[in-house]
Amino acid sequence: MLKTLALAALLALPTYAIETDGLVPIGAYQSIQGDTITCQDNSHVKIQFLTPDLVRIRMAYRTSLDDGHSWAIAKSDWPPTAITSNETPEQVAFQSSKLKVIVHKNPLKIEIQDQNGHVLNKDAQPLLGDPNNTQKAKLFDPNAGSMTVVSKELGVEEHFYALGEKAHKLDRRRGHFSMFNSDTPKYTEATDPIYQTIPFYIGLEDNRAYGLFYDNSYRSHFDFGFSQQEFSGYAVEGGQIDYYFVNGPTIKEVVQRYTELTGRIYLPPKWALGHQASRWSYYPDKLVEKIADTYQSHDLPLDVMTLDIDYMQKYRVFTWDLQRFANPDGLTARLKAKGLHVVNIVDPGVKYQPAPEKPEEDQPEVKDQSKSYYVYNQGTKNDYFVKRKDGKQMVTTVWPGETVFVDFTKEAARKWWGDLHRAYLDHGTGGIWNDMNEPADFTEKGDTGANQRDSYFYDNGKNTPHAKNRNVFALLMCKATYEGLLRLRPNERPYVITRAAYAGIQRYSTMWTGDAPSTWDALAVSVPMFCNLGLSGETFIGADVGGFMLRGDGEMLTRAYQISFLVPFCRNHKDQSGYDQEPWRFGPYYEGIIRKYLKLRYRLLPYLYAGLDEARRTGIPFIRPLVLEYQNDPETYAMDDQFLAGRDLLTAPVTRPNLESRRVYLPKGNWYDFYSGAPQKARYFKALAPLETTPLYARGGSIIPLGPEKNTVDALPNAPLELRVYPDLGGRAEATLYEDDGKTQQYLNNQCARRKASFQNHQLTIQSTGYALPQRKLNVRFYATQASKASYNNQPVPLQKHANYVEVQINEGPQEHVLRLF
Ligand code: MIG
Repeated sequence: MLKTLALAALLALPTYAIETDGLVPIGAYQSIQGDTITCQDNSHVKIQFLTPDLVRIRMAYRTSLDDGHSWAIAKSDWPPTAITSNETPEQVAFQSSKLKVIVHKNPLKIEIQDQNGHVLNKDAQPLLGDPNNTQKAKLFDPNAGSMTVVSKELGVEEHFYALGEKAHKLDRRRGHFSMFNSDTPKYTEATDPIYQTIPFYIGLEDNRAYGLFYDNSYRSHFDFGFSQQEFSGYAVEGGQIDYYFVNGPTIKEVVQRYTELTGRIYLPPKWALGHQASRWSYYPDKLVEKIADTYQSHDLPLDVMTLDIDYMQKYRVFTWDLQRFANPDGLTARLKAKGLHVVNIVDPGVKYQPAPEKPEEDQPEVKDQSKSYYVYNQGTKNDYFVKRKDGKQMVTTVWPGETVFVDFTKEAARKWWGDLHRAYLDHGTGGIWNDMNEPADFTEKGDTGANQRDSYFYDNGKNTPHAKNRNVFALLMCKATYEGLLRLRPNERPYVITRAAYAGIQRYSTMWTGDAPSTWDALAVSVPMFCNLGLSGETFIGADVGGFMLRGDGEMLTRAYQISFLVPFCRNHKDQSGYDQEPWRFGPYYEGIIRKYLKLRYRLLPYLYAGLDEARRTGIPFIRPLVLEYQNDPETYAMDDQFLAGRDLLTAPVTRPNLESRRVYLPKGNWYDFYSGAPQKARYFKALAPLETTPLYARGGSIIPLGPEKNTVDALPNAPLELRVYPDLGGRAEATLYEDDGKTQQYLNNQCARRKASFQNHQLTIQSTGYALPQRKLNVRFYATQASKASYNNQPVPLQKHANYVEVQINEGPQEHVLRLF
């Protein structure tokens, strides 16, 4: 008898818990041809090594393998991997230099071992299918597929990470989750699913990490020992099983491989790393400018003003309201003169507006569209909109009222949509914010997707239902947007923000965590959310600073900034009805502290930017849970109230009211208090954390670059660069310094300075570069040193002594720098 993964009915669990009653195991092995096994029930299993440490495993239950197409995959041209295979009466095994995949024949189960024969992952049961569709009542669309379940043995000490955007703690162990992109305003910890689908997780046991990416866009469910403590399970409501197993043994190696497979981030324009202001909604144009001016007159750093849905003609995307934003070019130009950039929101919903067509006119976005709407007309004429089974356009209800959606699985529709962004770029817009792309639908009332169930997508000519396409809708919308921006401004970096996503989204877009409320709980859960998003390939992430819905206050807003000043996307945003939440709104006391942290963010931009460059090259995220860097340290396995920003800064934010101190853990090595530079040796200790201060430490062994204090990213290019050298216990430190023009695509042609800086034996060496650096000074601070003299390229230079460091100033330049302390 099969064991049951869940007792959902008995325990009255959410209907999504995985159940195996009534399901039928895959047939035993019958024969093999190449890498493909045929089973006795005509199921097929294909084991494909892409690299020695990356295996793709596909399983077609009682049918042949399909074409295996996926929108998530960025790389498919892997060089051949040397594999040996061997067959016995009990099993077939495939072996690379790193991994061994054993297929047990009867019952058919898959087991994966490392090169030393250590079992990394093993089926607990054979694959289970549902040939009679006994679970059809649980499916989103019983006509679109049936349930298939994979179950894996669960280690007593196994921990689970990643899985994308989940309002959940760091370690997924004992959790259960569904994947179905959903509009979930005011979500709290445990609301599931929310906006994004990243069906990829990392397992860690005995200091060995592996990754599993279940690439299937149908609604799916994950269970990490919630319903049955011996198994972890994956269930999917249609399509075939298509998963990638990634060997570590480090979490970093897993993340690197996963992001090689699904793609890595691009560098955004540097201004997007600045502080961004948003509100639902700032309008008209005069108010937008007034808010921007207030930031500037209050000496608050700011780079972006965001336009939420009220800039349009009655929510018609790709239009500007003729009264509220009568002169968009003037607005963006005046803001640009102040150093600011504009981001416009774009929803996927196009107003359904059948009307006699008008002749095409120039710049329809700034002409009245109330009688005839060019976007609807063009999309209809070219058959770009999603249709229902009856062949009619699917009309839902979103902001414009009656609304249609684009079928982004059509290449021509994506191209059209991308090109439509001319309506913004022609008027000076700098970036695009894709909201509501689950796609949200007001008529659903909690039953996500219900009203769209009978819609069909082109899907490369396969014409498949909503059940298969919902989870990739946002990915394809962002792809269309990203590619469109690149076509319209070929040498500028696109900037796209999204709410919903599927695996691979990092290739096209940055993201934010949607409508989190202004509560302490939401603030606390944002930390493990950022950490797990990073492990899932998404590095340019952030939350609405201060929270979107419900009532916040000055203390909460301040604590939120004390997290977000380190987070790549730092945008203050609030819903229509909340308290105004700009930094000054709760009074000068809170504003003063927020200003201090915003200024520190801008000083840290060289460090943050180098972190994004690292993520672009390697996939290693900027925001990191401690377990990513210290995976053999069990103190870190469930540590989700501290995080690392890059490898070198550790912060322990306060996410509860009325606290003046908190417990902090510093992992192995030595650390420095970031503010004073005083060495910190303690492991667990009580750190002072009054509202004025958030605990922040620099890692011994690091060199942290800081720019000048400034209020826009592009200001003061010739101000001094400061390097803070924090030696480790062996007196060494190192960093990779990164600079480029911050705007264009030239960094992809190596038009950048990536310099190694290394300190040992009291000597700092900074590599030369062929890239033209700004004319500026270089201030170098050395911590934890007794030195009283210094030389630069063998000539004495003055050295200034301070309480915890000594400082030397030299002229920056492309040549090698050698600084020596005596
Ligand atoms: O139905 O555009 O998450 O940031 O302000 C709400 C209005 C639609 C949801 C987004 C939010 C945005 C709001 N949008």
